[in-house]
Amino acid sequence: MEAGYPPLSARLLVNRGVTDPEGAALFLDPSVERLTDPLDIPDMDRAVSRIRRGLEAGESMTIYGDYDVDGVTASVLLYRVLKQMGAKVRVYVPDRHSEGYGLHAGAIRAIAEEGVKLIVTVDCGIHAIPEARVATECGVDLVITDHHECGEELPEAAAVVNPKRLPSGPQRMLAGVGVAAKLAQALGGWEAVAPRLDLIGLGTIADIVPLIDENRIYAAAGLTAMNTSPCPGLKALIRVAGLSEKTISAGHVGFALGPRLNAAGRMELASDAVNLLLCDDQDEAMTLAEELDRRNRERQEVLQELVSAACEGIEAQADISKERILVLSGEGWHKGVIGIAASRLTDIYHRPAVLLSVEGGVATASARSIPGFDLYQALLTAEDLFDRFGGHPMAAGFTMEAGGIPALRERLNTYAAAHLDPGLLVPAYSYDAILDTHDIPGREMDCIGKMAPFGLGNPSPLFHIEEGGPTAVRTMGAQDAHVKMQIILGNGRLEAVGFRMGDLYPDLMTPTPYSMVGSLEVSEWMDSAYTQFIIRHMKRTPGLTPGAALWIHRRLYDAFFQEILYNDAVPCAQEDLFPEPEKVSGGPMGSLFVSYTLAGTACWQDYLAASGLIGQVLWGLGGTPPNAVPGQSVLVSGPDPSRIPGMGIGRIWLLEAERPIWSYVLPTEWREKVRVCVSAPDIKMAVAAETGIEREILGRVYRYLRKIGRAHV
Ligand SMILES: [Mn+2]
Repeated sequence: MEAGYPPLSARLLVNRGVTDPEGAALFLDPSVERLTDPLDIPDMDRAVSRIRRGLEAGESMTIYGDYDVDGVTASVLLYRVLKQMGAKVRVYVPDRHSEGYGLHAGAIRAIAEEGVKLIVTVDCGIHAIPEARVATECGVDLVITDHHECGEELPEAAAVVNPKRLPSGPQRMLAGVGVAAKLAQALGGWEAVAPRLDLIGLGTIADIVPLIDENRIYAAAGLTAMNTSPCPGLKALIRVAGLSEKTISAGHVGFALGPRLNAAGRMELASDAVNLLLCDDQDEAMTLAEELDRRNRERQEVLQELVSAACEGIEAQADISKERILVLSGEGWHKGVIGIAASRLTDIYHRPAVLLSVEGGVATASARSIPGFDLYQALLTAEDLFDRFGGHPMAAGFTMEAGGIPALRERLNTYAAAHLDPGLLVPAYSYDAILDTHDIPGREMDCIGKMAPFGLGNPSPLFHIEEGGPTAVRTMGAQDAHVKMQIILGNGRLEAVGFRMGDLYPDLMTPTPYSMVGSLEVSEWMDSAYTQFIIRHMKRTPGLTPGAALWIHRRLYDAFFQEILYNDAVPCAQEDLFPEPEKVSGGPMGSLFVSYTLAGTACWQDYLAASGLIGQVLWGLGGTPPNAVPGQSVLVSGPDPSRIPGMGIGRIWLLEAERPIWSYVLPTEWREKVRVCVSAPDIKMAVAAETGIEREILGRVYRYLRKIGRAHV
């Protein structure tokens, strides 16, 4: 990259495939003038002439859409444009539950019976080869507009408009609504599109297409329109989502607006979402939006209940130290939300999840994977159990007889044991650049701001702080949900916030450096603006800083007094308690490494570094770090068993030299998981020095205190 861009920003642009100044200028200024000619897309001319002919002849037309946000916005956009051109036009959106996605022969026949001569599809139809024949039989012409991958054969239609037919080009990745926008522009010029950019941005962002090339232009222009001149329906939706006072970002569309529109398709009829976006009256729009909001809340409750039930099922039945794929079923689980629930479970447990809703002995399933594992291939090993089955590496769906679920669970886990690398079950955090100073120039922040909107294909820039010391840590928000802090970095401090990281607060009280990944944002407070680091992930960096060393020592004394001196219970013989020492074989999942001493902690950190596990195993002082993924291996120094969740632990590794302490504190239910590791001789000596001598001295101190009657002070 040429000079002219500040170094951090230049790096971010290069990471996004922008390597020359012209490309950078284009990327940082995604203006609508840069859009390509709609007629560059194959068959666009044929589509335009067929629709114009219909307009001139006064034919009845139907727009055939889809129930997701992309399909709904595409339908409404084209409806508004055609209506303005004087068309007799209606919208048809298939029902998610009774019909499902796509062009259906039955629907075509019903539409034809109403006297319709032309169907224009949006966001669907590219694979509708037999359905296109049905249309011909019914005397209906089809104009297909779609953005899904083409098959080997295209349907026979008056026009098949799909940018995927182009070998390359900035319009190839358009969403369904982007393709509809191209058709609208080809029909009515830019004037037809400009007033509806809010819809185009909404559908593009909600459909999770890569926000680069022309999608970036539509998304950026769309967000501007959403913030300045939203249609009444969208304005009402923004209001019920509580975002009236905010500047709408791509994140708001993805997490707040999109789900509310989708709630219509998931719980009842998608036409309610169509009606909202078609509505021209603000009061009526408000009523419709409130209804969608109510249904969205209902959906969230159903989802929450399902996720809780599934989590309880996992805790009660699954052994996540062994099962690498979660398979859970329930009677009557809502089929409209099992897909989202499966996604939630993969987020929580960071492993593939299959959820099955059972009704009358038949199971409907939705499956979600994690990056790097082809779940579709795994499911193929159980294909004989399925009635209907489809999907791709990251997501799949199928139906089967409920009786086959145990066999499914077993086959998937057998496959996963051989093909799913346990390292994939630990989340990895990628970043754009290393941040080593608190002092970030305003020019960089301006440039980063211009890289929005962020989403798939253009992720929010992430920075890595290798070792930053948290200071002035406090919690904030309702129920202390968030943490606020300053990070000591370079020769100053960087303001930072961790949303929904309140449970890390006690851990952050022990002053040791943390490795962090997060984004940078300009925040405003009163009248001034400052740069803030938004923490996405943080973990204690290995190594024994004075702060950590002091803490471990203190915990050893604590354990010594509380467990050994004040504990009346006489431990059983150590031979009964511990198995024979063996060699460590702990991996990234299912292992708990523990030590009470500095030397032991150093020993484990050396082991983890030597075996390449150091990046995957979190280090906690006193307990499991709250941000560990269930089942992730952890190293805990100075363990307090009440702060270590047992779930997902397959093995507990103790150092041979620390057995005397453990014989007092080991919870009974852990005993069968314990493995004792032979420590290297010098480590053994060091541990003996740390524990043995102090133990003896402290014993004498205690006996003296007791003698003079002050033992409980
Ligand atoms: Mn779509």
